Amino acid sequence: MITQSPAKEGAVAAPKGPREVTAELKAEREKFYADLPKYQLGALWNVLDDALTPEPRIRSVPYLWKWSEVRPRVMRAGELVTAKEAERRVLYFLNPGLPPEKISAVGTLYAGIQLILPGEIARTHHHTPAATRFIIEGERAYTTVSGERTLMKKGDYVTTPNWTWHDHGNESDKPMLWLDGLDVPLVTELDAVFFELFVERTGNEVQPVTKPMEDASHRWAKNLRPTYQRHAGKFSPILNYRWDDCRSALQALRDDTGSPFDGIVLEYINPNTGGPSLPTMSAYLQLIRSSEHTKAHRHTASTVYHVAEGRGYSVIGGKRFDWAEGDTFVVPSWSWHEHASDGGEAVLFSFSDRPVLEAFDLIREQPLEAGYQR
Ligand code: 1HN
Repeated sequence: MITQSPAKEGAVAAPKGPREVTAELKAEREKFYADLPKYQLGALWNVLDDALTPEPRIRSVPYLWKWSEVRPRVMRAGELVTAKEAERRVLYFLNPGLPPEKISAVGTLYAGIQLILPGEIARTHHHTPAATRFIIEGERAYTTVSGERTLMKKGDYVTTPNWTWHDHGNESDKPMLWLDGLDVPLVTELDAVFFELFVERTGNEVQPVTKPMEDASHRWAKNLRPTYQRHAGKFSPILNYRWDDCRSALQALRDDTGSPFDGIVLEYINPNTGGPSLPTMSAYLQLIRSSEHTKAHRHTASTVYHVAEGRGYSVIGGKRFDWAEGDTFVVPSWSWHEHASDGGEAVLFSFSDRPVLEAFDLIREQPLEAGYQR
């Protein structure tokens, strides 16, 4: 029997003092809980500990994909499936800590390796997830974004903002491979995925090229702006951040102290805001100098790293991952990480969901007091 029985239905008085949980009350509660799902209701006090954890409970784990294992499989995919059949021929990275239906390399970030063979095209489409591309191999294949075509070279960083029409093609005689990075898991979680083929809208498989080559670079990437024009998008107007420019900027700053956690690190910025190149993802190029070993820290941004040059290792969550050119590895949110070169110097490309965490005041960072893990 519940002792404080309500005087009438709907008016319940708070019990005075601690209440005794009798076997009878327990049974009443069980009955009550068992009935709630029928009404699509849940009792918060039974799940609160799971919902509000003292620190993030992260399912993504640190992981490294070796280029020597990935490349042959991507090339094999090129023998088995055409770019036309696949729409986009990509092998994507699956974080081993996540269920396979989550197409996530880490946290909110998708990553994969795309292959375009000589003579192939990947027809025009657009979608609300945004894309970053870092060119790994090949030369002179193109991407067209919003009517502007850019010929891509190894080391270039190319952006494809949310809902911009884009397609790729390879008119060279060599395969073209690049790292795709998208915010697909984030946009999916936000229930905001839209996708459309250009052919459905216009009857044409491929969008027309309407702008001159390097138009965006001349217009927005030279510390100048046409006074009669403003760039309206929330993303960087620069389509292709060239490897030679970015690599030589790193080189020029090599004698700086740099960041204790990242060495010499440069962000690819939106020249209109000084902020990230895309509103949901920031991208970086960093130099780990010869014999440099950065200090460990952690932050709530998740990061995908790609080794652009050299070799070395990172200690992530207490575990050592040795890397070499072409490898891709991930650092989940709130995981301690530090980087070291191995003999010579190394260059890492990376992209992260930091802008999202910054926008909502969710970014936290912490240095490891001991400096290094282990
Ligand atoms: C996409 O549209 C591309 O356009 C690459 O090259 C990878 C992964 C998920 C969803 C869309 C591309 C993608 C993608």
